[in-house]
Amino acid sequence: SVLPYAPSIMTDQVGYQPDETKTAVFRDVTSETSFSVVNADSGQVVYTGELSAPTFYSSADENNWTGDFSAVTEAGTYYITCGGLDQSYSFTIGNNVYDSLLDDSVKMLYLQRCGTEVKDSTFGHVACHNTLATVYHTNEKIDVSGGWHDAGDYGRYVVPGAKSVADLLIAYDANPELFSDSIGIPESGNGVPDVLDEVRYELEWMLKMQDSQTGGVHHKVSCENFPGYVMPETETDELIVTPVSTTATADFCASMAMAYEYYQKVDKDFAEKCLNAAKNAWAFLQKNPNFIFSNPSDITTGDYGDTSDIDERYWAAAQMWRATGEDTYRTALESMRVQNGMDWMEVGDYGNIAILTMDGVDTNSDLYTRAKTSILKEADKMKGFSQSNPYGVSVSKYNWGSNMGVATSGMILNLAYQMTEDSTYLDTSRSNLHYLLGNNAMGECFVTGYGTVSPEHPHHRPSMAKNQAMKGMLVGGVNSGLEDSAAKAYCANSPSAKCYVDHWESYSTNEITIYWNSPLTCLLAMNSTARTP
Ligand code: 9MR
Ligand code: ZN
Repeated sequence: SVLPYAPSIMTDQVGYQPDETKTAVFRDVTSETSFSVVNADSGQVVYTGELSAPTFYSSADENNWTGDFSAVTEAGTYYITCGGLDQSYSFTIGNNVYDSLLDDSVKMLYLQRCGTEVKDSTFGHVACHNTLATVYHTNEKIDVSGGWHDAGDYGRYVVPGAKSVADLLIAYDANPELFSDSIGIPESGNGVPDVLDEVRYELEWMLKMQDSQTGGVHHKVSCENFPGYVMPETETDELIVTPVSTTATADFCASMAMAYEYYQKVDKDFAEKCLNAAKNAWAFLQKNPNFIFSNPSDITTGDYGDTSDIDERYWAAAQMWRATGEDTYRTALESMRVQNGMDWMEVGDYGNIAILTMDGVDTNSDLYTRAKTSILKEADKMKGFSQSNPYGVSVSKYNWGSNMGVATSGMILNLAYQMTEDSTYLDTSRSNLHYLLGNNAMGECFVTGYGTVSPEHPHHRPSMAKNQAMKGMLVGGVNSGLEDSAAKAYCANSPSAKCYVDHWESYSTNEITIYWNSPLTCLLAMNSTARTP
């Protein structure tokens, strides 16, 4: 069946760290008032707790009870029972529960590499998309090989690429020791954490997307249309580079400024190259007002269009200020209103994070306080959303890629915790993670290859071509917009929180992208304790 089982007891299917708040959600309860946590190896009941009073969760059209089992802290594998209900799927409690998931969430990006041979027993392939690309409506051919395939398709787009880079560098910064040099990419063992090697692969491609004359950055490269469900090297149509946009240029500027900072210790020349590219992009932005992209009519691949580039410019100014300390950028930043957002369209909070986590920043400055106020206001809103449903997820509306919003909310909440030490923010950051890993109305772990029930038919061309889901990918998740034929067919009568279908054709609920994986990596990094041997 394409529909998942419908468990009556939902938990994070991967697991919990010992000392955190742990909550299971129940439905279909008849007369029970208590639940038990059972050690899966010994069969012993290790904890019995009381169910909460039921609440009606209208978005899922169900009555829910919750059960707190935070008291269970001993490492082990467990499941939960409640009267005659089917037991929950099993899950682990332990210090290292997320380590392999973290590694695979990064390894997936290696498997998305374009323009190079990829080595893998299932998803390996020869170099793809290596021909010169035509600059749209010109005779000019340029080399823009490299980077990661964006998603289930093989387009490469600067805007979402910059977001992924940012999430991953923030992830590394949040918990450097967690990132190993042995996840199994060609650069493993070179003395540099693999996440930095992997991000560099994308950055090197982004550098090729910058116009050397003007400093402007091309919005994207793809063929005219999406290919069939084939492996990447089979897509051999002409590659087209679309015109420069100011959203791509500003996002590029910001991520190159970040790269300058993070690659100083790894490769100083590369770091300098990134800063120069960022400066050239900035110069282009100063000369060119809002220069908004939308697909030319003959190109039907991903659009990543936008109506405003103010938030992108805000992020660029913040990263440039942080990278150089120069007043030009500070002045530019001060002249803009605070911006928000952490998706591909709205990126202002990346600017706020740059300011708030900047070394030696004056915490009494106006720039700092307004960024902090803004982040805390958002965190409070997200906490409010999470309190309005039993799953503790910070969603008010389920749209395309809702799981990305869940992950980035978790990031904002974690940041709020770091600034305030208010543990309710930390709990909510983690409840968003637990939603992604199984504690949701679908009873589904939304990362392929993890948990008991996870997507087996993601809209992802390599997985479709090999008839096997690549591991470590976060799918878009619940989307009540019903924006593809499978979602329309399977979810027409579903309440909003259950509009998800594990079907190859459901690109609006079951696709994967690099920029949905990257905030998952970051959320895991922010919420994990150090690796223990
Ligand atoms: O993630 C994008 C989502 O926010 C939009 O609503 C949707 C429709 O425009 O497009 C999504 O991005 C897709 C991109 O255009 C092409 N590659 C696959 C992306 C994920 O579905
Ligand atoms: Zn490719």
